[in-house]
Amino acid sequence: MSTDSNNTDRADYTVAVIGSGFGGIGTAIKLKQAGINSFIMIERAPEPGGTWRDNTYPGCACDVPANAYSLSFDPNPDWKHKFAHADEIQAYLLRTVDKHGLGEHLRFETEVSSAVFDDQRQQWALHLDNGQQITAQVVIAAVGGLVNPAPPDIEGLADFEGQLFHTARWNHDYDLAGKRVAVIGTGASAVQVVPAIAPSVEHMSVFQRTPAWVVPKGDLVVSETTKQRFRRFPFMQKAVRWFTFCFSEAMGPMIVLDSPRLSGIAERASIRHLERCVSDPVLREKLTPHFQFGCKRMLISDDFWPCFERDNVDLVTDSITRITAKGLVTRDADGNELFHPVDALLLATGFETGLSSAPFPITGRAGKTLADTWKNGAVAYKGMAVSGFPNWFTIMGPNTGPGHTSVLVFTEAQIRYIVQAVRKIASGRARSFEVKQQVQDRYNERIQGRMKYTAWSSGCNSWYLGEDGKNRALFPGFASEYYLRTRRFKRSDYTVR
Ligand code: N01
Repeated sequence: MSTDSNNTDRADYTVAVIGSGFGGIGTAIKLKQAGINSFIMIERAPEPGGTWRDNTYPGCACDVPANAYSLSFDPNPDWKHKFAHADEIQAYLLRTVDKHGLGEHLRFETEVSSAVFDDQRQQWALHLDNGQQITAQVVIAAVGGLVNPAPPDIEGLADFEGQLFHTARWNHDYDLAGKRVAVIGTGASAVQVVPAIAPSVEHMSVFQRTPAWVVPKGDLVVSETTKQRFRRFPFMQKAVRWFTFCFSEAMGPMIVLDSPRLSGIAERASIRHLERCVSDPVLREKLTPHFQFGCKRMLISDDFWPCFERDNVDLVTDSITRITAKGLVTRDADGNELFHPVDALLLATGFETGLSSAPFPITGRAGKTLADTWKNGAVAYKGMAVSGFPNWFTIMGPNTGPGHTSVLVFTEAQIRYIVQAVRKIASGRARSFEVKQQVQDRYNERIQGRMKYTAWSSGCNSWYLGEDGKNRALFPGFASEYYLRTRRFKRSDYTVR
């Protein structure tokens, strides 16, 4: 275990980073660049990558252009597609880990089972699943927001005797070719996996509960000439990234604001896309959403809707009443039941949310637990710091998701902010920072106050909303606003010890 020379006496590390997806890797690079080498990265899987290690389903790709969905401080001129495929992104992350020498900091197949703040020493003790304990002055939880699959709450799911798996836990040993397949869900994962497997399966039934707005993707294979230009003139790739960001910000109000006039523009574009993709009016009607554009996550695909005109693909809109050993049972509006026999049942039903930023017991100052603090919903200052939990920072915490642009704009803003705090601690200018309760409360009152003006509050059901109907997932504004609000770590917002 290493310790920075100007670090305080007792902690094993200045920083413990939990997780090694985009957030953890980006944080580690920036810590190194700031001269902070006393850090450990704890990763429960055998490999870094987070989302892009776990999601390997056929067709998996990012629906944000690759030039914007990559680290600004580690551009990749070699993206093969405008929208990078999951394996390309994972390869990029593995290369980034090597390039920045993060391997020596990474401890794989190690899970944090609990974290306790030591008031006296102003440092954290992390208990690991292998029985060890490490201490760190600062903990940066980069555990991701959409990690653990959420199976649907449908009677009989456990009784199914065929192949059953979630998109985020794809079973590559099972060959879907020639099989009767059911897919539950029509969200961002489903729109990618359904067209990818449709040509090989014998038959596929896609069970749709709520039709979603889909817009054209316009993917491209990046030419060798473009890659060479990006290599020779990196400013060109920066310019493309900047343009992509500005474009998404300009589109933001159409997606984020509760303005039927603005969302109507996007809705009409999506309907035109539907008309181009599907010729059958009955099918089109079943696929037409009836909520305001932007309320649920916008989907981006050219090949999802056309899939339903294939002979071997059915769209099922009747609700699933139960699952049996051999298939699914649906009931139509007249109460008639229909049995759908299948060999494989694929769950594209999304992820657990809520306390996902705190996936193990976390005890802060004076015995306060994060589970208790967040029992009515996760709340943090700028999504990163929680009162009662000094020196605990979260990447992609509450209200830091975007509805319209690359999540990495938010991730990088958080990294920059948190590293400022870590530098002060590593240099001995402070032992700990704890955000003041009133600062955190004021911030969140403003955030929640603005939610009523967003499309997310316009009346649909989505994973953005908690059980109490509050949106603690997304940031109700421009990404540039978040970026500017987090550019400076203000000591006065914190109790400094
Ligand atoms: O999950 P989802 P996802 N019976 O929650 C349906 C990110 N992501 O894995 O709409 C029947 O969006 C549910 O129906 P309904 C992205 O942030 C990013 O697709 O609730 N259906 C819905 O259709 C995204 O938002 C990329 O009525 C049931 C679907 O399952 C997040 O991950 C790619 C059901 C779940 O959709 C999650 O996306 C993929 C039930 N009991 C994902 N329960 C990028 O490209 C659920 N459903 C960056």
